Amino acid sequence: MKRHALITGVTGQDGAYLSRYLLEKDYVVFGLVPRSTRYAFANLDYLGVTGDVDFIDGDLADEASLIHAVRRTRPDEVYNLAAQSFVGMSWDQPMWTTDVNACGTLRLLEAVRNFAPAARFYQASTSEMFGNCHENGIQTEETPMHPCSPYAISKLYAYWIVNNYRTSYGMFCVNGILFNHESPIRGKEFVTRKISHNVAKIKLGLSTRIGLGNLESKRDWGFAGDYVEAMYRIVHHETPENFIISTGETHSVREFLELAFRHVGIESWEKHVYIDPAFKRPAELINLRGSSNKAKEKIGWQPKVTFEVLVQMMVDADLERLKVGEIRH
Ligand code: NAP
Ligand code: F7E
Repeated sequence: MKRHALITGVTGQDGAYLSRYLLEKDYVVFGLVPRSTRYAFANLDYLGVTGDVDFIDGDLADEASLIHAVRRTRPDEVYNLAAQSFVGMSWDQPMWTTDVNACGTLRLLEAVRNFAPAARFYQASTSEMFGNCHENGIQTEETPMHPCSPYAISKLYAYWIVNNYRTSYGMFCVNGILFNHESPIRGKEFVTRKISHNVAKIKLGLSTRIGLGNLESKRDWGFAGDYVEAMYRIVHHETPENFIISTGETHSVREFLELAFRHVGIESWEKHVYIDPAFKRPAELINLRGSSNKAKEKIGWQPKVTFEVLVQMMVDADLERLKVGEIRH
């Protein structure tokens, strides 16, 4: 019998990569799609899997739709990837962010508890939960969390309610605490894709400048394709446990910019970049670097794509798409 996976957030970056990964493992993949979808099927199209996913209308804000989705799909595994995932916007829409990310996770857990209690439940938790107060500059599963955005706070609720359903009901509920991960189908509102897309436009003479916020922010950036494999391994570990997934390296936005411009042969990149205060945040998370030693030891996961290769991959993909006039991504 083929295993059934239900993925919320199937139209997003991770949803598309995870769909492809599970389809290659011969899963039946069901994807929850909100009526208000922004991405529609562009990401799944890009990876060539749209026709193989079975779509179900539904929204994390709508409990009835989640019950319907769980009952219809009879999942063996549920991957809750749906979210209002843009940190910057979470200050503008804090209540919506909280409703979808925090209450939405609870609604889905309740649907699973009532209608598919044996299903394994994966929650897309985030390094943003750590915030700024970490002593030694590297985060582990034991590092205390001090979230500093409405997004991070909503995700911290989801993290704890998932832990709580594991201990309260004995359900197989787990958190993957993933550090930033990117790809050619990363949303253009995120800084990496904003840079790769604009650098490609500048290289092709379609634009001259990029407006950015804080160039000194540091993140632990990996490749989304590697990270969905970690999700699968976390769900298939013999016991339900939380895992950090990260590269262990940290780089600034400035370093990302330099590499991206250098890759297209532009060394004097400063003249193409200006600081736009609109992209600075009311509270900034300054530096993240995660230890995925536990994942390496217990689930045999390690990142494959390096920071340099990631930057090049994203710029090359944007150059290619702009050259063929593909503007949707
Ligand atoms: P993404 O590209 O922004 O995708 C988010 C997905 O959630 C989209 O498919 C979106 O649908 C869907 N969605 C939004 N609101 C919804 C709602 N009310 N009901 C149902 N679906 C809804 O995010 P991602 O980068 O793939 O990240 C996947 C998950 O991992 C998110 O939960 C994110 O918070 C978390 N995370 C991401 C990272 C990272 O670096 N990428 C790191 C740690 C954790 P439409 O856009 O089509 O409307
Ligand atoms: O910002 C700085 C910005 O929006 C990265 C989400 O997937 O990863 C992501 O959240 C850094 C921040 O990602 C611009 O201030 C400078 O310090 O690409 P980002 P994020 O906030 O780290 C985590 C792990 C998630 O869970 C989230 O869902 O870059 N930055 N200038 C800028 N950021 C943006 N977006 N735009 C700028 O112009």
